[in-house]
Amino acid sequence: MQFVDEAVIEVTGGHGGKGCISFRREAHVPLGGPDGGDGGKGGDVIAHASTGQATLLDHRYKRFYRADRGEPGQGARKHGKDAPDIRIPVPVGTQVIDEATGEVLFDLDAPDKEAVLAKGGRGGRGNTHYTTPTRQAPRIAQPGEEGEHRVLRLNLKLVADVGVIGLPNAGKSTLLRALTNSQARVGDYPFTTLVPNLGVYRHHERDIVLADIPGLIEGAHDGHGLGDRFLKHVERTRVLIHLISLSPDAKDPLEAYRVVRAELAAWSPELARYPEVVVLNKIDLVADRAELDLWREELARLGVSDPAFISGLTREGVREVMERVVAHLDRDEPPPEEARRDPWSPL
Ligand SMILES: Nc1nc2c(ncn2[C@@H]2O[C@H](COP(=O)(O)OP(=O)(O)OP(=O)(O)O)[C@@H](O)[C@H]2O)c(=O)[nH]1
Ligand SMILES: [Mg+2]
Repeated sequence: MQFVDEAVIEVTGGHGGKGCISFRREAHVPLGGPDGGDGGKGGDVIAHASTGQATLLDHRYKRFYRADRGEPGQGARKHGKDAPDIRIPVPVGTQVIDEATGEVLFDLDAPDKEAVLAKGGRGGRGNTHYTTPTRQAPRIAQPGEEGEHRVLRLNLKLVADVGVIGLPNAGKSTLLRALTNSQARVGDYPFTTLVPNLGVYRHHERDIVLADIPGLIEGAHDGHGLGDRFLKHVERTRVLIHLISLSPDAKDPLEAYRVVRAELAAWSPELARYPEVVVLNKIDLVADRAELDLWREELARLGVSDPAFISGLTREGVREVMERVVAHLDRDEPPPEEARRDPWSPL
């Protein structure tokens, strides 16, 4: 399936139903008093965060959403029926942004959250409202208000507990497959993963969502290798697994570590402060295990204490990585994104 994480849509609330001009008819009165009912309200257009939606692909092809008109009022003071609201399902993690101003209007970051994107217009008032002492037979009624109209950008930022990051080919997708139900594709070439994959790790009755982020390269924060598209997803995680390959074919591990850290910091200083579990992968390719101690010392010099050593392929050490991750999650800090939100912003 194609992963689409941005779409622009136009939404219009339903027009309010017309108010009615009508007069009572009675046997002996040729023209009775006014009895035109009010029109019904137009439908709202509502976004609904649905776990059944993985991407914004549907909204690429259906750009316009318009709710129905309210029904017109009728004689005998009968109100027109309100039009039904329409609910458009979006993936959990979708932000709704005003296309003109760039302002984030809503953040549908939990299942079943809803947001009214465009309100339906109020129904017009029927002529019963317009009698005055001097005007006993008003021939006026309101037409009903127009529905709101907005052009909105939908921006999907995945929400996961853990982000698996690293250079291309580090073994991120392999690790996701080792830990979760994910069927993420694995390849012996860089950029196998072009869109983030999610997987669920079960830890004693508890579901922990991992996101396998496509490989980051130097300049990612600036858009190289689509890095900016991927880094925004990393923001919505709480703990990072920073994976580094120990394969002899790979970049020097210390250099690999440095490159990815620099990209995180360049993207945002907050992201650079997320808790990180540094994991050296592919130890099955390291013939002399004494070499691992060397890497441990070298990393300590960079301020990385206690990296983990694993093989995503043989699964050696992968459970221990998750124990460390869970310990970070359990420290019960608020998610970093929330922590840095302006308390006065409407979000
Ligand atoms: N020997 C060995 N090979 C591994 C290990 N983990 C991954 N690989 C191999 O490394 C290659 C890249 O693995 P992926 O899991 O696709 O790497 P990735 O980090 O997801 O790569 P991108 O999606 O391109 O960023 C594949 O050929 C894997 O089989 C490991 O622990 N040991
Ligand atoms: Mg991959």
